[in-house]
Amino acid sequence: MSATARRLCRVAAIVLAVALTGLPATLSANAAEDNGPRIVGGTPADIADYPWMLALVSPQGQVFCGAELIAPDVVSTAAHCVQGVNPNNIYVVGGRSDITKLTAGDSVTRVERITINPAYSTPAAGGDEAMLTLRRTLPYRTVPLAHAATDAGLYAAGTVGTVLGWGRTTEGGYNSAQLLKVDVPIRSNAECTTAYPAFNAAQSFCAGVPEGGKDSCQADSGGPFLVNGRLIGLVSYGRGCARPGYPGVYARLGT
Ligand code: 4AZ
Repeated sequence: MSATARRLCRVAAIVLAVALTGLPATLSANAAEDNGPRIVGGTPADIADYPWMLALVSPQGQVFCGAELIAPDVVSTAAHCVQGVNPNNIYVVGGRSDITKLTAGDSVTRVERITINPAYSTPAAGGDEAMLTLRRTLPYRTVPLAHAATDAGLYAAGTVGTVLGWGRTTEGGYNSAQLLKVDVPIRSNAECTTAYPAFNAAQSFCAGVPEGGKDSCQADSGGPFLVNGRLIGLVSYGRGCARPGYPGVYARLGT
């Protein structure tokens, strides 16, 4: 057997092992910085405070999006995270603040079915929402959801929300090993439209500080925007990360 063939066999063996155990071989967060910027401009968060917070992990062990447990076997995430993705290639990981410290157990499951919001086309058009039905239940508390009747006021400009994720800590930078959080105020629809002419105010909102420096970033998509502990939005898109004048855009879950 040639060296190349031997290498291919080794790769195949690893892939098979991953398939059999249901676990990615390794989970990499790349360079995890202890003192550098977080999410972008955030601070470490403890999974114990957000037990429903989940990571979507590729077969290569890379976190590619955030997600939330909304029922014992149902997960909410962004449509653009899972559109066109084979459900067999998504590992749903819970219960960990440091996503690289993965062990076998209750915290990893696979996806039975992906359901994309039928109205979804692109993030900018709004409705960037999908649900994943899990192959088995996860033993965590579910996230409290926004209520249409009572939570409409939560979307008012100036309301400060919390965003969580293991995504990039700088635009174009590396993911974070540690779960991070950042607080950002919701901007007016006029400000969102100035930054993003295609902004859909009926199905989205945007949040950030005018000077930039605090934001969600790539691989935070599908993660939560929380107000008063309730899920009111999902990380959807933005021009770069934490740029002045370009707030992050979130799928609007309530009214
Ligand atoms: C992304 O690429 C992405 N600053 C998500 C959120 C933001 C930017 C990019 C918001 O998934």
